[in-house]
Amino acid sequence: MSQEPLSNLLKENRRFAPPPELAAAANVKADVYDEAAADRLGFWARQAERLTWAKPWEQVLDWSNPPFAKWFVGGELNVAYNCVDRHVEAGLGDRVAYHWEGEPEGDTRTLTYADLQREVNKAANALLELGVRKGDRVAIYLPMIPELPISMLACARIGATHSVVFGGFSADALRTRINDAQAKLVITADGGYRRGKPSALKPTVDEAVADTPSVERVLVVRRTGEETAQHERDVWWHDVVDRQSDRHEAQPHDAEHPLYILYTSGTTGKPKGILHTAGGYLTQVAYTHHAVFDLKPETDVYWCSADIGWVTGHSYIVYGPLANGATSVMYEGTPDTPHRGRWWEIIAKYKVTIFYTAPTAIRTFMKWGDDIPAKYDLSSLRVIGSVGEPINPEAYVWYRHHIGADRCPVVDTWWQTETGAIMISPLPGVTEGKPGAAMRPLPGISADVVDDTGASVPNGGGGFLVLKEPWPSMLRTIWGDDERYVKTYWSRFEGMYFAGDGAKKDDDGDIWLLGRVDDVMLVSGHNISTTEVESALVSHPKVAEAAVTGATDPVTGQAIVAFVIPRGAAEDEADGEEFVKELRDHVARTLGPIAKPRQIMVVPELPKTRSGKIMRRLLRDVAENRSLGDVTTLTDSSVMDLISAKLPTAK
Ligand code: 6R9
Repeated sequence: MSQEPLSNLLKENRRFAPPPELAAAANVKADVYDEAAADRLGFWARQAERLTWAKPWEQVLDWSNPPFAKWFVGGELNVAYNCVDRHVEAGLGDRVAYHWEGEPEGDTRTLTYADLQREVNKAANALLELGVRKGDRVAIYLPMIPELPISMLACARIGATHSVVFGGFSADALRTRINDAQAKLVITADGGYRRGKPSALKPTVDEAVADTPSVERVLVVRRTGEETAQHERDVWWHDVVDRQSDRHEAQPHDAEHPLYILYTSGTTGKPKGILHTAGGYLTQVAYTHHAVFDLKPETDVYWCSADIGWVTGHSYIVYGPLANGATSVMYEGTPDTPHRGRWWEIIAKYKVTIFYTAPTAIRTFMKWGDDIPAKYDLSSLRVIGSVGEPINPEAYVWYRHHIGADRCPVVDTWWQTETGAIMISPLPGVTEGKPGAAMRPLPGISADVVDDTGASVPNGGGGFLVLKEPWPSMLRTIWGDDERYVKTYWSRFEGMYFAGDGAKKDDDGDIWLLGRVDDVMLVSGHNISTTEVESALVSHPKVAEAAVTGATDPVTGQAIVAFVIPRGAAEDEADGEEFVKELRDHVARTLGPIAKPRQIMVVPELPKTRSGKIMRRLLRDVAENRSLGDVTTLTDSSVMDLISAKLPTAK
């Protein structure tokens, strides 16, 4: 079998240096890499000083019982105090914490840090009145409204552990997560707005809690005003929270106190409750938000378009930005409501300077057409980021040009729910960016690419991404299942964290992510990454999005099957055989004949999770003409019908 990554065939020579003024004034300069390498724990200890500790730690890291880490041992702090109160005490109470933009136009709310302090205190007092105590779990199932970060911070304040569940998840998914965490309280809303309409949430909660013995109360925010069933356990937010005192004395909690559980679905097995704890997590999200986005809290307006139900929202809408005293935008709805320029309108309206989104969104905007962002004034932007999937070089270049005006550095940030914070990323004032590369581990992080045996691959080689040293915001375990924690992450390679992603090092030693290793295809003995074939397809001017999967093939073992969405103007001609041939030839030219897809299907949509990741597993089911596996985490399960209808082979 060939060990040589096909990737070497894909040459990407474009380079983008940081703008000189940004580099000169950057929060983090090139010397930090050496500084952190010389004394890693000392480096993280200095980053922890960004926070206000009620009691100093005695030891930076206790790694005496690997892979169970303790950071900032003996230290005590209150996460909500760090995110809110201390800014008010520093005289910044009037600074805006959130410019909240509801989906219905004109429905906005501004929360200063002083407002946020009052709201969090009231919510904390309400949780106490409802019987929630330190150590209890609270499930939060809310749309993107201010009560969502307020609820998270109220939990953090009193030491309750929150478990936020995506507003798009089903009653089944919600029930499983509530039961796994044994949540005492559920916080929800009657509904939220999506695609111009109220979308109910409360009926899903009612269905879920019919079978969750641990739940004592359901706290309900009135958002849409639509009628909902009332049960004895239900209480309205406006009845209970509004009448509380807006004062609450925050108590310090241990650095290792459980801050939150967030479930990741994975492809198989029951969802894993990823556990994050207070001190190390807040240290790394605050540092990375400062370093990767070059945040200047006095002048920047920052917007991360993720949903808070995803880890990106936890770390980079709530905890990182608030710990740094940032001013953020928070948007409730979808990018095309009421029109496809909504996001750019929001950037122009609030003069957003730092924008953080996902490749799936970028590719969608490419498909909708360049003329849409061109209508808006995006000149306030200075740093733009990407997260969630490998960003294809073409999407990177489009993003840099059409959104970043060829001026803004693009930071492609690799990390996971499990890592808690960004791990591999360019630094906007330091790194000469390469389209498609996440580049280097951040200061204080040791990541590497290893082969089958765990040996580090030389530059130019490919293999598995691993993390070789513990990091402050690492998951501490899988909730209630230490054994699964060890087995899933720490058993593939001795003494290393296995991320589950394929990666390569280029000739400069920079890291390129190649997608989940489960998705790697084996064609005639060659390992071929889905990401590279997808990037080759997207580099064709008529392709907006592509997803690739390996289907069993009698001759080659696996064969490449591609699903493509044509770009704007190309849609009409896209059905013809000619188009498909053109694309197959294009892939053969860019990557080599071995990577030429056996089949290319032109489809209107791709199946994605709510966090925007393509579900290749489902496409494999289609390509192999099997009935579909679990579709419950799909944004829109009718997409699979649309795709199946297009296929000659699938029923
Ligand atoms: C933050 C988040 C984690 C998986 C991860 C990888 C993929 C995320 C990426 C990326 C390439 C990037 N991923 N960022 N792949 N380049 N910049 O997405 O967390 O939902 O847990 O997903 O996402 O495959 O392993 P999570």
